[in-house]
Amino acid sequence: MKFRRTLLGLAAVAATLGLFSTGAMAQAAYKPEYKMSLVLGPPTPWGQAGKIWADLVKERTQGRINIKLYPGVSLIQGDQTREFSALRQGVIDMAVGSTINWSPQVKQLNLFSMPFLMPDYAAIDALTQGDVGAQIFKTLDKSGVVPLAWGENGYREITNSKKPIKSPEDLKGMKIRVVGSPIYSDMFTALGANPTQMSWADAQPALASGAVDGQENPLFLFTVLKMHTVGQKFVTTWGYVADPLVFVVNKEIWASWTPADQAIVRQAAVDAGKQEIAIARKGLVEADKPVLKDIAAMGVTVTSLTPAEREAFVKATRPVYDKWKSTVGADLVAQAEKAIAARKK
Ligand code: X2X
Repeated sequence: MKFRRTLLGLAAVAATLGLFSTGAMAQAAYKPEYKMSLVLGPPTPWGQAGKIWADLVKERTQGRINIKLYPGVSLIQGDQTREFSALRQGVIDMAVGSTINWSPQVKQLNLFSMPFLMPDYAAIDALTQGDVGAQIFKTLDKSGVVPLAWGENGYREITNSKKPIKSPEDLKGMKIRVVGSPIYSDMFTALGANPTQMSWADAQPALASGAVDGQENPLFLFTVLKMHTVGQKFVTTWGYVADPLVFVVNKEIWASWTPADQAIVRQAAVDAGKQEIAIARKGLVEADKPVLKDIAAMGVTVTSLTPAEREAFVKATRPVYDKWKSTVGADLVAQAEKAIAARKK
């Protein structure tokens, strides 16, 4: 009799344990909602990156991990250069962020902002999808976040309200809004322009009021925001830098998930990154570049540089490249140059 009761008792305990270990206990530590920070929202490829990631995670975890998007870096009042610190501190649970906005905290990320380092999309891929990308992920991990996958903001083309830019002389004295990362001030100063650092939130009214003459950003932003309506009548495609996006999660949040859910979140980031890179390049990789036609159709003058014209910009910014080599890390820059030289075109 006693033996039977003990057996029944054990069975009850086992059943309870079983129940907890497959569901309730593992989920107990999960938050009802995770906060994802983004600078740009869903009409842009960047916003799509966040949305696709969040949707895949929700679907593949059957709603165990539920992510809400916070575009406009609203969790940190629009101050995009604070995003990385906020991620580390847990003010933000996860993010799809630009290398530019995190480079004040992680110097190696300035690699992608070195002028004219990456001549084409194959060069970007040679870095992010190769050893350089793996190296940078190690650095991000050491800096306090869990990096999962690469996405893309894109090649940053220069636009302005004054005149076609064909040479550094054309930029002379022009007021250009630049992101809050010092290498951009250095580049535009070297080109003879008058750079002003401001957040993207402040940039839009500054363009509209004419407080600044121009800005640089991927062209999808020009079309999504209809930048010709804020006076931007001239676009020059010079392809001087491109900023990748990185999918990351705060370390404590990451540790609170089961290994199976971590694997799901990681794979969803990889899948979302691949899809988003294709979205970001759409209209720009085809021979007739439909995005440029769309912009011209808005009454905007689109200037494409000849190789000789482009070379003048390369030359003018070379001292900035050389100056930033040591900040980024001479070894990392050399590794990147080698990977680009060896790329498959
Ligand atoms: O601020 C910008 O220019 C933007 C939107 O491209 C970034 O966040 C880097």
